Amino acid sequence: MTKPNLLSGMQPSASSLHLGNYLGALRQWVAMQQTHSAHYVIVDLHAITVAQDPKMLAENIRKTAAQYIAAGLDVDSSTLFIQSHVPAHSELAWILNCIASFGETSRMTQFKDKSQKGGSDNASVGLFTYPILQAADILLYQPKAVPVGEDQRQHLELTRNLAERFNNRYGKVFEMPEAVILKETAKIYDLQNPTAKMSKSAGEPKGIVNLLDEDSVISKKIKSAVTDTDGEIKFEPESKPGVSNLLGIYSAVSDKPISVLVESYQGVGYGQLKQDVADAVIATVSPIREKTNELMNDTSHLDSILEKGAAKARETADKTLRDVQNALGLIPNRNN
Ligand code: ATP
Ligand code: LTN
Repeated sequence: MTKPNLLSGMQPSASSLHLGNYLGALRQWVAMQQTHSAHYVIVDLHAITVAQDPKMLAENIRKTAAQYIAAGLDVDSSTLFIQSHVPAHSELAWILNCIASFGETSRMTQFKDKSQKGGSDNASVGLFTYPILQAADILLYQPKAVPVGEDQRQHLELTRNLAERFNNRYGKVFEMPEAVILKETAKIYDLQNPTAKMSKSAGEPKGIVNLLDEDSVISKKIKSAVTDTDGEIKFEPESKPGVSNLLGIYSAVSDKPISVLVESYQGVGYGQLKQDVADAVIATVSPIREKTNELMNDTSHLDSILEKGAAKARETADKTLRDVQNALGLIPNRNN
């Protein structure tokens, strides 16, 4: 039996992925590669929707790939590649730009949040059409499953709407993708601002646990996490966001249910909880850091993995693009 397709991706928008990226997405990717024909992409063209330093970007693209592999992605059974190595992503994005309405694209909350930062008049047009490029990333691979964190739900809904509109107008070309969002780890919060999501490009470094942070740095960040003053260890995200976030992280990295943790921490102080969370996070994260550093010592090996991945990805992507061109009445170029 053939395995259903899967696609997901992350932006190389920082020098390290963080615990939210890992628990919200990457860990699912590792589990789902067994049961799916999985495509994992480093979305460099999404990262340049905000200005990036060129030297840092090149380094961050490779580091993101290295972290995918270090976290457990199998480069033989999964397809790992860089978005800009597969030109069909940009080509389908243009076509979908012509299918998407200005109104529906304007409703994307991530654009509203991100464009506010530098004043919305200064936001790039690429930042506005970002979700449409994301729809192209997804639809090219005909995936059933798209494992992501909660913040991507709206982009997945847009992707489905565009696919449906295209299929209705021009005949069925696209499969309907489903977002796979794990409830428990769908949204990991910033340690300093526990009502905001942990994010690569927002927030201060103290609130973000990076996969590539040294053990001592992780420990310090978790010990200085913002909590509250009532001193009781309870899971109440509304009234106790800081403690609840720590419990959510602890549960995810220890595989112990939150209720069991809460029970076992009755009468214990926040200091002990933080110490234990830090130890459990370090046990999960430090092997990923070490393996990433090893992989970064041989970038030509890493580049050859990514080139092989792109060649494989192009086969699938180019076929979908040709079907799209045919359906639209464009004349596919037989030299491609
Ligand atoms: P940026 O701040 O540059 O937008 P990001 O930290 O939000 O970056 P992305 O590359 O946009 O990270 O996201 C990669 C994946 O990680 C997506 O599936 C996203 O939903 C998931 N993700 C990001 N942050 C979190 C979080 N705090 N909790 C759970 N999942 C998350
Ligand atoms: N917008 C996503 C990154 C992304 C993505 C994708 C995720 C770009 N293309 C395709 C899943 C599938 C984000 O996490 N910010």
